[in-house]
Amino acid sequence: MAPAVTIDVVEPTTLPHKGGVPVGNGKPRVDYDLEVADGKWKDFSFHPIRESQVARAMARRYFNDLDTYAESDIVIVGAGSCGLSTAYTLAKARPDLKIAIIEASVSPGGGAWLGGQLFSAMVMRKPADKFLSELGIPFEDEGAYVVVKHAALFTSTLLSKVLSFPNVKLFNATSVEDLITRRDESGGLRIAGVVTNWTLVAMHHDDQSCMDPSTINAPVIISTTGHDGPFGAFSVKRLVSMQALEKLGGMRGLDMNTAEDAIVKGTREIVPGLIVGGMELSEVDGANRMGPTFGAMALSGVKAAEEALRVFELRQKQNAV
Ligand code: 48N
Repeated sequence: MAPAVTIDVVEPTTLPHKGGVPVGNGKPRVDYDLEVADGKWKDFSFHPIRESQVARAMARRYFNDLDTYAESDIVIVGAGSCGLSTAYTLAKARPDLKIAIIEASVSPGGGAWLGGQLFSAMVMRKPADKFLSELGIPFEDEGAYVVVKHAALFTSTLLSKVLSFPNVKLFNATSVEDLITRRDESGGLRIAGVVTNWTLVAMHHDDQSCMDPSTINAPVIISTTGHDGPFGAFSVKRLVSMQALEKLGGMRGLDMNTAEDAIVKGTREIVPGLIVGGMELSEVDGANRMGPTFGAMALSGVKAAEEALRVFELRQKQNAV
């Protein structure tokens, strides 16, 4: 079965740079379709390009995104299974909102590329199968739970759908290293955005002189930075260090039945403007961990999205900045 891709015939082009010198070998390119390579590859060449075109294509778009999302409607911190589920639910429900996702790792997806103990399959307890069906992800039905044959199938499908939304921008390899705060009239604290830096910079504040961050303003922040780990539970730890939370409850031992209900039901606005979901919440509430079952991550994301829209509408009414 021939792949659909064909490479069209192009004449050697001259590029808009000094002298307009034709690039490539000057010979007309040969038509290709990928299944017929015999004897054609020897004359194969890509369309011509100048390196600066690539540099500009990337830089223009990235800096345009930074400018566009400097004022976002909603920021999601952490692109793990909960953060991505939140982003999908929000972006689908509200295509009018600008949604920025800040992910510390180069590779988004958090802990959802594998099941438990590096095994491939991903288990989700019903009714989380409804979320899989919404995404069109196939699974085996085992009665009270379903199994996706490879966790990467879930995460890659969810990620591709999130990235396809025109109102979503993923800033990966970028860390949230602080929160923007405001005081309301009664002196209460409200979260009004995030402070960002390249993750590689954020990891070297201790061995370099000051490398200041940048910022994103937003009326609603959703933090899904996972449970403890090098970056885990970032926002709730920061709330404690700025004395907006007295202390963390600390994640408890593994109990699937207790943990998953608690995480979904407990997903909420922890301080005005900041919603916490996924395993970061276990660090706040002292919830049990659930181990290698991911339904709570998906449905905590759905709940976080609903909470975010409630808070967003409220902020709109308050005209909060
Ligand atoms: O996958 P995680 O760690 O977090 P969740 O809550 O989306 O999913 C948790 C889930 O994978 C489990 O832990 C399962 C269910 N096991 C439970 C158990 O009992 O063991 O994703 C968090 C993401 C990661 O990609 C981090 O890189 C990112 O958040 N992150 C940050 N991104 C930007 N700025 C930060 N400060 C930051 N901190 C973490």
